[in-house]
Amino acid sequence: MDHGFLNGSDFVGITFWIVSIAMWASTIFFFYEGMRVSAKWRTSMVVAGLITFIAAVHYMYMRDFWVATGESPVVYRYIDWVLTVPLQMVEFFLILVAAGAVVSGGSFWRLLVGSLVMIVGGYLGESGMISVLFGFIIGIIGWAIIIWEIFRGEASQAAASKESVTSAFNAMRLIVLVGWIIYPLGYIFGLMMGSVDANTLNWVYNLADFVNKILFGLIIWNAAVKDTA
Ligand SMILES: *C/C=C(C)/C=C/C=C(C)/C=C/C1=C(C)CCCC1(C)C
Repeated sequence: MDHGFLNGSDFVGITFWIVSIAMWASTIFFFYEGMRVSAKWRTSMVVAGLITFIAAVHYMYMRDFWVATGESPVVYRYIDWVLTVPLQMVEFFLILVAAGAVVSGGSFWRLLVGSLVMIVGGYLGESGMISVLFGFIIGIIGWAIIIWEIFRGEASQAAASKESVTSAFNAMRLIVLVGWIIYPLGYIFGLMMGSVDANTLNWVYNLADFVNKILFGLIIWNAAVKDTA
């Protein structure tokens, strides 16, 4: 810890390095591929690249913070989430528009507001500005708004009506339902119960971010390439 560089036995630190480089590489890939797909898919591809770009920058800081202190870089994670998670939810709307589905602005706003409520609620609880339990409840309400919209609401109906986007939409919403469970579980076991240490919490979050940001973008890329061909 005294030298401020990565220690070969610091497994969690190594996962921070791997994910930060993976985020940069994905960013270049998404931006480059965005120039190859048809014009209507470009916004979705640019946003996929912005998500991994924002994450890459934060991962550089998180990794340094971890290597130097051995503590959870909580505030950097939340700053990352408050930017990247709303952008990810807007992607549901953008791919529907790219596929030519009929979807109203209301759907866009429910996805955006739901994700902001979720992250802000979690942060207020985690930083002690409100009780941990109250923050959790607000966060769950935000998540529920998103899940409703993509499984039952207008966005889900629009996706079902456009074959070119249905399978991508369904894979992405599975990430939101299943891949995202890691985060509230981290909140419950790490913060509310204190039964998970910083090591476990951080490597699990790092793995989750890898799947939930990079795989999420790859699904969009796959839909864009198929639809272009
Ligand atoms: C790339 C980063 C992602 C996909 C982060 C996602 C974060 C969440 C799904 C957080 C969810 C939370 C709740 C559902 C309850 C309250 C606490 C949170 C903020 C951890």
